[in-house]
Amino acid sequence: MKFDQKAFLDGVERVLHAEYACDLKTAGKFELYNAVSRAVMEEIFTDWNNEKNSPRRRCGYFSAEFLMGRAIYSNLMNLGILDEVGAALASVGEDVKQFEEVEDAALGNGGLGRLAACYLESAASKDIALDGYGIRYRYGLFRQTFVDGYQHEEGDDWLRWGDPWSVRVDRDAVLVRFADQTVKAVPYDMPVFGYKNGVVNTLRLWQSEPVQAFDFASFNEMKGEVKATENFNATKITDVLYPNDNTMVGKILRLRQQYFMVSASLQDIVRKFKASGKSLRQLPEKWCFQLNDTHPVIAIPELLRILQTEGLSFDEAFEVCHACFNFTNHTIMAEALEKWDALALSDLLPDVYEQILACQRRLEGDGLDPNCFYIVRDNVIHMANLAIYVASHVNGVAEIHTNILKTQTFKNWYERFPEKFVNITNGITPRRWLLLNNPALARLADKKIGAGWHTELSELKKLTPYLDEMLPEFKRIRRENKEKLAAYIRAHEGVDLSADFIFDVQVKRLHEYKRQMLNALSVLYFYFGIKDGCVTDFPPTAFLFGAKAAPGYYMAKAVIKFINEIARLVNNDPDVADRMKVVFLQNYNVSYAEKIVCAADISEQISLAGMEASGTSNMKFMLNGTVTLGTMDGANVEICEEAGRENNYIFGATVEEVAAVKQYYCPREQVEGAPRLKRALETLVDGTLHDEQGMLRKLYDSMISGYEPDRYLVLYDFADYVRVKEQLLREFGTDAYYRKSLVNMANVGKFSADRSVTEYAKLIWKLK
Ligand code: 26Q
Repeated sequence: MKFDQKAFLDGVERVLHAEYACDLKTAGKFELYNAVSRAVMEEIFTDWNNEKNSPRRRCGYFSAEFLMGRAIYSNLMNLGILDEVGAALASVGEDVKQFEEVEDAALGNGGLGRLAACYLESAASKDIALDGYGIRYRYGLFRQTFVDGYQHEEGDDWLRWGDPWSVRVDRDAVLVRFADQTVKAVPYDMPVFGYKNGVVNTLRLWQSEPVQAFDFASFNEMKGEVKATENFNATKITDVLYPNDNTMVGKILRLRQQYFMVSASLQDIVRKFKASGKSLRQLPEKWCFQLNDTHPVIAIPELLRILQTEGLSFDEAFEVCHACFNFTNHTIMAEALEKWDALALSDLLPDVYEQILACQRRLEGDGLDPNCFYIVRDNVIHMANLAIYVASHVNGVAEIHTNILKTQTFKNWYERFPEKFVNITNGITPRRWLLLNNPALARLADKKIGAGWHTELSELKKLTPYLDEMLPEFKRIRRENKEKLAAYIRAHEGVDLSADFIFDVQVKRLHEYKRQMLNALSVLYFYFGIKDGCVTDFPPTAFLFGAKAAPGYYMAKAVIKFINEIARLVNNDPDVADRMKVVFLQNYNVSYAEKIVCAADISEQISLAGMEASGTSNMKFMLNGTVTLGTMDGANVEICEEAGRENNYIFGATVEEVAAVKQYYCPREQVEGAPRLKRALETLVDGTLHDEQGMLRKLYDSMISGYEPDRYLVLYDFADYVRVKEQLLREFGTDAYYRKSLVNMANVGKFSADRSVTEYAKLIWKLK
């Protein structure tokens, strides 16, 4: 975008006058943020409108989550005016950095939602016609604080800062009908800017509202209360994001959300398509849809329903759906694969249920073994099976994950429909995750090899001949980033950290399979080693954790309490003050992640092999030149293929070993011959740590007794983990260590979301 400082400031001033009755001299942060954003929105109208009206074929990315983070800096960067806007604001005595206080749009839980956000950015940057469709939650993912070491949740009022990057499109509102209520769906469109290429795609988020606003006539007839309740129920649908990650909760409101979003999106798309005068049989010529996990899969029977009301036969409608829909799976865990009670669904959406039954009947007509192939069975609807049966393509999100889908999770389906299954390894956008968050390192790369890597990440490979000469500068940049993070942590967590310490980082959702427990136990193991005097040369290390636990996930919350108690023990012990610190960062989110991934010395990716479909934070650390301490799981496997296993720190049971070990596993045996591990584990119950609510005792029980103790083999992998971790801590600071770090950065190309969306566009969407 071309930029004229005077015109820009005039634009800002106009918005200030019209919207806030103030000017540049009197505007506060809120007004300035909104006016700057709106002034930009005014400029991009034409490009956006061109794309919206473009005749080319498009893909709709249907997702219950879009974890967009903070929009302003990444938007200005992609428009190529970040520095210019900074200078313009400076010329009137304002600092562009003040917008760092603006709340993230946290309309997602974790990996799956952030992936959707990266894909939108990359698609726009690659000029791929991809639009997002989702829900405009009034409250995003909860804000997390700790009180006495326990997680507390507060509502996330992200609209407090206004929403200047969205426009409400009342003229596109549609009605969504449930058996017991009809609500209005109003779209809010957010522009998605390609990186310096003039492309503007759209993220369309739907908000639920009452069909009629408050009705005074009925209020006067004393029916006001009834109306008010109806209004309340209508807005409730999009009130709040369900804070679960990788666990399913069968809440009917969640089903309402899912149907609301896909019904509104499909009605909108069908209405516009019909306006073009074509037959709906030709819908696939204009549209295809990517279903982001099972959450939007109810789109399939909804489109079947709509097409039949428009005069297509079931078979014709089925063909259209088959041609339009594709399905991505993000997890193999049974508890995350969505299933709905058939009675509940048929009560809420009888016509949609009919279509699901029709699919089940069609499947039965195929003459397959009903024990292996079913959509509805024992009054349960299996959304993943519905998606696989109808969709043209089903994809996993890393090689190992797709192989597990083919050989285990969906084995039967793969054998019957092998042509449907493909792998598309996840990726991240290098704009937000290097250019924006680590400008010093980005500039160093630019200096060596030019700026081509901004849009073709594999060009970072060209750094290879320069790695040695880059070392001093790389070390200096890492140190500066660590100092900045330490200052932020001092201000926000009240803990003093020295940038001389190794920053060992594990940030991701809290889940037992991700094994924050393994990391926590190793911290205690080292701590007692130092206290006993059996460890004398422990390098100063800060163990940093960041994670939100689903509010209803007891064991995850217990792990948070455990780590916070370890932090209290360690940080208050003068004997180890110069050796270790432990910090659980509060309210880990996208903006925090941007500060963290450029300042980490160690990236902990330690899930039990076979459990983490891909992981994407592993890629963010790699892009910023951080070595992985991890298992052979998810995309870690491909990270090792790209950067060399010898340049990372790999430990633990492989998928094959996990299967074998689980046959006879006894966690007690793991502890018996390992006194230091035993001592670490027993802090859960021996009074070393505060356990006011008995949470830690339950955590202990889950590791050692009860049903399927230590389900994720923490104790089994412990010895190997500590062995490799000690080796890494010893190597830290050497040129060999920094070289490995840079080799990772140079070989990160594959993990660009640009590569991922290009593969989707070619193999699945058949765009361009
Ligand atoms: C389902 C039903 C009801 C309520 C909530 C849910 C639900 C919500 C979110 C189930 C799962 C999720 C999120 C899953 C997720 O984030 N998976 C991650 O996806 C990433 C992107 O592909 C992968 O990198 C991670 O490995 C995977 O865990």
